Amino acid sequence: MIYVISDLHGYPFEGFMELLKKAGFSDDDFLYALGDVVDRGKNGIDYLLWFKEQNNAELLLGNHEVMMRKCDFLFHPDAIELMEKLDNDQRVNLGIWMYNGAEETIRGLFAISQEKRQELFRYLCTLAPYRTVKVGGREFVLTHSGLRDFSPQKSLDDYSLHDLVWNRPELTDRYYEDKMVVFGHTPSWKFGEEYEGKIIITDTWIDIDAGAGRGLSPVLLRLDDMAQFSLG
Ligand SMILES: [Mn+2]
Repeated sequence: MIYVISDLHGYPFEGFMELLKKAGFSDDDFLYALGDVVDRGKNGIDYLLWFKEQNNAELLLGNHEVMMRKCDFLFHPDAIELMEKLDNDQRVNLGIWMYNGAEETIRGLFAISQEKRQELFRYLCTLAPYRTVKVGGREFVLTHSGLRDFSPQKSLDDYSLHDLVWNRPELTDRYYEDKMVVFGHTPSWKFGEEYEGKIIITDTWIDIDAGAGRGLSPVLLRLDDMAQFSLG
């Protein structure tokens, strides 16, 4: 069976493990995380290290992973010395990432070995910005933030990375007639208090960011039967 989750944002890693267990997630299943495992919470690096090693789970790119890999100097063996002579672009990239809650991730990055840090950078460079998946005859498009400047005729490769990871959808947005777009990025509480802690399912898209970045339980969604799993 195929599961999706998004925007874990450093959510306590044991909680994530508990959630998989609760859903009965096994080696025969597959999990897609739709980006933003890092930042805000403390456990971002744990997620990257975990996803990197899984054969039946894939992390897609979120805007936070994009901001992270733009700070390539942080992964360099001499990162500490390099920090003192950043050029303007590097300083801007680090500033943007810090502004978006990178502190705990950077702390975690310097708590692992130099080799692991470099492995993580190479791993970040392999992440895909979208996937399509067929589940029980239904087609799903998975991206971090939905699709900016959507047109049903447009191929997914024609969207810029920015369109796929920084889009802010409106509740009234509509996508394809024949496939569902699943994304995170915009926590459901931003659409109104009544959605807090819940995922939002419309007839053309599903927002699965239930607000783990704010400490709310993430929601794990099984696409085969639309079963939802959360903690507590
Ligand atoms: Mn995001």
